[in-house]
Amino acid sequence: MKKTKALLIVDMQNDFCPGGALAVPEGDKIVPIINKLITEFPVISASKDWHPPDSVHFQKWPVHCVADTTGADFHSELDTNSIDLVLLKGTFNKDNGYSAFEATNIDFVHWLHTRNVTDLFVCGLATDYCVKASCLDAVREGFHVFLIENAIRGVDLQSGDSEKAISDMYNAGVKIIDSEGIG
Ligand code: VGL
Repeated sequence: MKKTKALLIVDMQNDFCPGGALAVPEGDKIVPIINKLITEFPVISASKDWHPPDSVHFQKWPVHCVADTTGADFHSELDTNSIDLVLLKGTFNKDNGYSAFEATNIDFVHWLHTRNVTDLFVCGLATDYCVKASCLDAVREGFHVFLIENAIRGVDLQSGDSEKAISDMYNAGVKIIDSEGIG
C-alpha cells in the first residue's frame, strides 16, 4: 500500500479570527497560506470546535464555537471544497475537545489508517491549545507529524505560550517546517 500524507486544518473558525468570540491575534492571516496548502495534499481533514451552549469548557473560556452558530462556521475565505472530513470536537457538555483526535463524530485514527496516511501535516488555530493537543496525540498514535509554523497562530494568554508550545511539540518528535518546503 502506498503511504500517504494528509493535511489537518485545526479550528479555522470565525470565533477564533479577529471579530470572533475568542479571537486569536492575526488568526485570519493564515487562511491564504492554508488555501495554498490544500492544493498540495491528497487527503484533507479539518477540525471544528463544536460546543453545546452549557459546556464546562466555558468556565475557562468565553463562550465560542457553539454548535450550529456563525461563530462555529469555517472562516468564509477558507477553501472548503477539498475538505474530505470535518471533525467535530468538544461536542459534549463535559468535553473540552482540544485535540482533533477527541472528535466524537468519527474515529480519526481509523479514518487516517484506512487512507494509508503515515505523515500528518498540521496547521490552524491555536498553536498553544488545539494545534498542540492535536500534534501530541498524533505523535502518540504513531504518525510522523509536521507542524507548519507559518500556518499557525497562538492565543498567548501569557506571552511566550506559543513559543513554549512549539518547543514542547518539537521535543515530542514533531518536525517544525515552513509551507514553502511542501509540494
Ligand atoms: C482553542 C482555546 C479554547 C483552540 C479552543 O482552538 O486552540 N483554544 N478553545
